[in-house]
Amino acid sequence: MQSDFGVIGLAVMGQNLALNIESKGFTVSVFNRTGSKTEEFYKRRAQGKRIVPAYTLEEFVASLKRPRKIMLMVKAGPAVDAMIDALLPLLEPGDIIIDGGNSHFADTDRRVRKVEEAGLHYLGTGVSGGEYGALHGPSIMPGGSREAYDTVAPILTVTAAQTKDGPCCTYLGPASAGHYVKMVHNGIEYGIMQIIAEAYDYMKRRLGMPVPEMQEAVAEWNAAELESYLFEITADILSRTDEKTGNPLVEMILDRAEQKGTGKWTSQSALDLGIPVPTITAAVDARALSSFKDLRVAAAERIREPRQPEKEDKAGLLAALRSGVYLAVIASYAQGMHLLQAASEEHGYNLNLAEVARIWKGGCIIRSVLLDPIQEAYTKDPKLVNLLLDGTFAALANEHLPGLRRTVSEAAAAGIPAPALSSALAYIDSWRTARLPANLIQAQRDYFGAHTYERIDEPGYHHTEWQDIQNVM
Ligand code: 2AM
Repeated sequence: MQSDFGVIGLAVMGQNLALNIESKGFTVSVFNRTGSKTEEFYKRRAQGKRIVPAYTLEEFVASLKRPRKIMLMVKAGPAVDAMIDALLPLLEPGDIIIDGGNSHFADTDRRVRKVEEAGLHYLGTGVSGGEYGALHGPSIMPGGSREAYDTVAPILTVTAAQTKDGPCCTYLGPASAGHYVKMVHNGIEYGIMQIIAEAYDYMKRRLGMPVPEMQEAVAEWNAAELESYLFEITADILSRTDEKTGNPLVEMILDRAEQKGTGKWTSQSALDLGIPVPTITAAVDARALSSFKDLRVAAAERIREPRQPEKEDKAGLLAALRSGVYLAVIASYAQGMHLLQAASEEHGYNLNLAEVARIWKGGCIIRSVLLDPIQEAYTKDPKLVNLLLDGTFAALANEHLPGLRRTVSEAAAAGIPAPALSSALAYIDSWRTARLPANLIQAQRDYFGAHTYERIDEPGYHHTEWQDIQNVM
């Protein structure tokens, strides 16, 4: 009997996804470049299950029902191209290749063209939820051919996380739509992670809270308006003790953050499209800055701390922090959704942002109760440019701006860096500023480059002879 589905790449994500799909009643063939991993998987985790190991690609391809449905779970980059090149001669028209890795959307566009030219289908598909999600139900973000999606939908939708609003998997749009949405998902994730990290630093240094007290605070936030995966795991992280030293484990971890690139890609694409995502970019920058550990240690000896403010009104400051964190998290979603709206237009994805919010409600890293009002906002107005312009979110901004403002000024006064929180504040303050100082920028541009400017009192483009060129030369 032939298999319903194939998975190539048996690192943990690939193994877990294969087991998840099998658990839904499907037979799954598996292949890995290094055959010993396939063997080990088959002998251990896949024992007694409808998992068919293959040790050559020919064997793997022959084991699959047509049209073949093959999910690549290999390392993003050249490995994906290598696998496509190896598979194409073995596959037949109508077969479907699904790339479940974090591929750059431009690579996906190129691969879609290549695979479709060969008469096959290609679905660039974001998968979020980490190892746990892959096994128990991730958020799945597929893009590419609609027809191919409809063929694999019966498998993917039952494999995905399930919520009261349906499975966390839906067709997102043509070409690289799925990988683009996954990229922005990760950008938002970078922003929220950095906001939480700044809140931890602020609780430690400004409020003098020991880790168990922070843990209580974060757990309390997570039990209310900030209920979400990232706050949940943070509360758990803060509860762990290092076995070796007896200290809170988090305090024993080196402060140097790494990254694989999806946050950076989000910022790069946002710059290309002219959409501001300052909190996401601040998070990418913060990771980059953290990597200069030795230089930071040296600079810490040369550049003085400001005089530390009194530790008074701790309860008020903590309440302000909670409020500020909430609004900054909203700003991260607002920036990501704005970018998706613009990219949808630019790349022709025709995204349904209410559906994007819906499939992020379960399984994925940025799942949060906030996605309910976000889904509602885009259901009400599918073309909404920015969440902050929605009535519900404008009201939330009004309610929580004082807390964010107080937190950012307190952090600044204490010399505690809060790039994500302060960028979120500047972002929202910029949106609510009817007249920004861009008039002066235009005057400067016209001054040195004769770039012209528009006036507030008459239409058209104007230029001023700011300097006497003859005399300056
Ligand atoms: P491996 O076990 O043979 O290294 C994550 O690294 C997954 O991607 C692993 O399953 C790994 O296979 C696979 N992978 C990495 N580079 C690859 C390549 N060039 N071709 C095929 N698979 C690759």
